[in-house]
Amino acid sequence: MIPQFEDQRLVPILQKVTAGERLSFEDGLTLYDSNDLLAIGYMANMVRERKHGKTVYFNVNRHINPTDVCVASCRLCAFGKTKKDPTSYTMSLEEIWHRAGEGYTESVTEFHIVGGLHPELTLDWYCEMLRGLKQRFPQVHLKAFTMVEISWFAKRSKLSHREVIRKLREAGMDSMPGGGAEIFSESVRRIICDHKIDGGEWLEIAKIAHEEGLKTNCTMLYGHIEAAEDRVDHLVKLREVQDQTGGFVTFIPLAFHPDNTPLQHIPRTTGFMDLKNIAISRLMLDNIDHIKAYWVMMTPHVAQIALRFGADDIDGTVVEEKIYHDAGSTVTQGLRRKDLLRLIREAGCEPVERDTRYNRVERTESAFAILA
Ligand code: V47
Repeated sequence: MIPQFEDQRLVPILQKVTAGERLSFEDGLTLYDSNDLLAIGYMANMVRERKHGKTVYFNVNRHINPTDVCVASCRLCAFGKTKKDPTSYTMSLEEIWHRAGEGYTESVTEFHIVGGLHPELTLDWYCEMLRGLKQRFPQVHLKAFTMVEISWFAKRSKLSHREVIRKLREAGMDSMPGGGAEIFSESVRRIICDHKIDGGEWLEIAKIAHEEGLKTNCTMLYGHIEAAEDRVDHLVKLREVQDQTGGFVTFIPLAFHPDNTPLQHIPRTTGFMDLKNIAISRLMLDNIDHIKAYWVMMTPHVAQIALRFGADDIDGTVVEEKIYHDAGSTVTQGLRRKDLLRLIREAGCEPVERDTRYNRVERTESAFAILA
């Protein structure tokens, strides 16, 4: 059955999607220019179903942010603080290891660890942190440090990116999250995160991590001052690296939250924009397996709808989140396993609990009792 699209410019794109052909830069622009959200979502849902059937993934994870002290002062960020700021914090190693064990200890399969660019903490300190976590929680996957942090550790330790990645890997880093990519366009970066590494370096570090055998995620921050061209350029650049390395596992489009940032005059994204970005990323990133609707960023309500607009992953229990909450998010800090199951089932999908590598996690009855 050929659907009736309101926007006829999408018909040739449907033909490509149906044939499994790669979409071009211009197709990306056409998609962003169109308001026919249902048509865009229809195509993205088709691709999701082709790749994953009815399966939607979630995981039981915990976020850990060891410090919010950051030398970068990015305008987009409400999380980072200077060391002098009395409200800033830096956890001790003992505190980090203790915090990691709080909450749903027996069921957590992943610690997601990111923090500010601290002017004094050393690479050895971070290695010690990872070793301590591995020793205490040997079954938990450590998804740690963005490309931006790797670059900072390299600068501080006077080692190459590759050497830093090797040291962290030896200490227990199992994979890397996708943050810090923001938007690769240099003119936009100059305004939203001028002290951060440039897009080329972010992509280069991702390539090195992949060459070293680590899988990573990737992200795109939208809804600030970027144009549609910048978003399509960002997606195409990620797709090009993925063609070379195959190391990206999941893409997470991140909506800009302006509250408490120097860019707070910018209005928040809308549900329409959030769903459009999920769907267009599913259509453009034909070589990345998973698209995540990060419920903390989208709200659980919109993340649930995103499962029918191309997303096959809703992230995890999270437990305690700082980056979005500092930027004004009012959604809950953590969801329980049963909440995630309900969101997924109601969207007509089949929930599959996964570990970070997308292996199915089978729970025993006693584990279910703890998680219920
Ligand atoms: O790196 C910072 C962004 C990222 C703001 O890899 C902001 O599985 C919006 O990367 N408004 C952190 N965004 C979140 C992130 C992430 C989340 C969930 C899963 C994974 C994964 C990665 O959030 C930062 C930055 O790009 N960010 N400040 C803000 N005010």
